[in-house]
Amino acid sequence: MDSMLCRRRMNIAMVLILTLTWLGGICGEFEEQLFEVGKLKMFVDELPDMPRLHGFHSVHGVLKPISLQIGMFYTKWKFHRDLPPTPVFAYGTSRRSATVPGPTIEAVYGVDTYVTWRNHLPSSHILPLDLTISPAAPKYGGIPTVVHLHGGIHEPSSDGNADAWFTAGFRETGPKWTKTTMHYENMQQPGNMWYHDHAMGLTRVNLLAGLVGAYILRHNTVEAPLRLPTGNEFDRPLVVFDRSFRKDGSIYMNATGNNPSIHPQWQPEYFGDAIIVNGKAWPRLSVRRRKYRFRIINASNARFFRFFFSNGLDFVVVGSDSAYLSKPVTTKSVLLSPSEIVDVVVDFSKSPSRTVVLANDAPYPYPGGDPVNEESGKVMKFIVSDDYEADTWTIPNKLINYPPADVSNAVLTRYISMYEYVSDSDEPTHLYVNGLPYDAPVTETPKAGTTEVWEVINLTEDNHPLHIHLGLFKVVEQTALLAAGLEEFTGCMTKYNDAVMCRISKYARGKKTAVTAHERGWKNVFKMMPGHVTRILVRFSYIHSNASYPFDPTQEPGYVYHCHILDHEDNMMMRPLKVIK
Ligand SMILES: *[C@@H]1O[C@H](CO)[C@@H](O)[C@H](O)[C@H]1NC(C)=O
Ligand SMILES: *[C@@H]1O[C@H](CO)[C@@H](O)[C@H](O)[C@H]1NC(C)=O
Ligand SMILES: *[C@@H]1O[C@H](CO)[C@@H](O)[C@H](O)[C@H]1NC(C)=O
Ligand SMILES: CC(=O)N[C@H]1CO[C@H](CO)[C@@H](O)[C@@H]1O
Ligand SMILES: [Cu+2]
Repeated sequence: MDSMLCRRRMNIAMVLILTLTWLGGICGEFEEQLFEVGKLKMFVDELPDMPRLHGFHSVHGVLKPISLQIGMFYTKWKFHRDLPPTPVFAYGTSRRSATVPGPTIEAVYGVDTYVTWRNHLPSSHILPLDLTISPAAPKYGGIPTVVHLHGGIHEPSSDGNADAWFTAGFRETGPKWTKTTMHYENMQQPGNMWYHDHAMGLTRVNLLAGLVGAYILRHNTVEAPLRLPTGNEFDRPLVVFDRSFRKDGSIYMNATGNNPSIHPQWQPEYFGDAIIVNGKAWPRLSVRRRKYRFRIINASNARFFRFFFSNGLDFVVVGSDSAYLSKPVTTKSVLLSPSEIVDVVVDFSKSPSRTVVLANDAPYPYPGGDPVNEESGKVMKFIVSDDYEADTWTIPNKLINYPPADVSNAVLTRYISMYEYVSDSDEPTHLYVNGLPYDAPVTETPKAGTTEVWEVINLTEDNHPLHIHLGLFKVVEQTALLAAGLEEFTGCMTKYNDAVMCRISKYARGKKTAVTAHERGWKNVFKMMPGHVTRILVRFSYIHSNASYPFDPTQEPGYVYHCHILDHEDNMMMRPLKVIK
């Protein structure tokens, strides 16, 4: 049975909600048609630089916004020289120019970006769906999409709320949809963001299909004096994710859930065998003997990466997520959870060898899972020129110092707990934050302009990257829950979800794990260690000034916070966040 047929049958099956046993049987044969990625030759494709789209133009020397039109198209993409073209969903200004990842959007401080995101997708998905996790369900068919600018500080109606989805031609829109053109103010600190789909219950499949792209916000006045590597050759986003393929080149996602009688398709974590950078599996880049800046975005659904260079070359970390650090941190390895961003300078003039492999040794799931193999342990290769040359870029001693913030600034403390629920066979069925599904009434209502302490209690066995929309946060400390009494505490929490009543202070007294130096700046995603309480300081205002937001953050539909393992987010590890006056 060929893949299209299997998939088509599967969609029909989903619609009819036929039993999974039957589905498993039908597609089982087909699952064996996996492409063995070990057969792909590594480092043969050149690393692409995605098309750059500027959200502004110069009128008599003054920068003015241009309204961008970016479509989502069904097209084919070559992930590797020797892999057949893969059907994908891709962002671009036209079907022909659409890429995976999508174009890099360039924005400048103080100049608004306007984007009309247009859905040109066909009526059925290229990946299996699961109707039991309540995905956005248009009455008239089509694929619901909505774009979130991750790390952006902007109005709620432009935040890409999961229920603000729309189908092709805006034929049908979700309950929280309000308008066609998104408005990003760009009044925040300079740094790295990324845009991606955020439709209810479909985020993992829409991203897997290719709907991701980088967004860079520059602020020349504060960045130029740093003299970091600049220009498209030396300053490049690297969008990293993992995918598996079938022999026909199509993206493989297991169509059988881990608890098929409960969720026909949903699995707690997607892992692919091939590591893709800027749309190519294990690409290569020829570099000059000088400094380069790489803005590395982890766009995996669930894979963590711990990057290091095969020849011991250093990373000089200058920023994490969407903000600069106060000073550079030199390190041999960086651990990125899904959707985290690390901004690094690599000085190839110090390379002791002609070629260097960017490698990964994070187990998956992280931290307790399987070790990486020959394939997932490699990311890309750099071929370093023999010629030494003068380098005009620097690594300054100081970067950008934002005013300090500490726990004494916080107006209140909230406890946020993460739960995973399992079936009789001990397989995860769904995950909740605070024991509540997404559609339960809002419980987190921070006041605009304030700072809060969030004590995040991870009561599961996995590391969950927590992402907060609008707010930026600093990680204060990570404290292990004492093993003695943990069962009692977990039992109490599962029943009442009340950390104070369950006497968190009695249990949160274990070993403290230091926050790594390059993760002490402002972040928008952080890894919540299992069995730990992570204290974060969340700021609901800009980090570089006390100015109030230039939009009304209290509008509908509000914001959200969630786990950024997309498979968890889709199965309810997300909660509303409503800012109040
Ligand atoms: C797909 O998932 C099912 C259920 O977890 C599992 O039994 C099966 O082996 C998986 N198939 C592949 C090819 O990994
Ligand atoms: C990317 O993010 C995923 C999901 O959060 C995580 O599992 C993976 O380790 C991260 N990879 C890298 C390279 O940071
Ligand atoms: C905001 O105001 C407080 C108190 O006046 C000051 O300490 C802090 O540095 C200011 N923060 C910023 C980001 O300017
Ligand atoms: C890996 C790990 O430490 N997991 C722990 C996470 O937290 C729960 C509840 O606190 C423990 O039961 C797990 O052992
Ligand atoms: Cu999670």
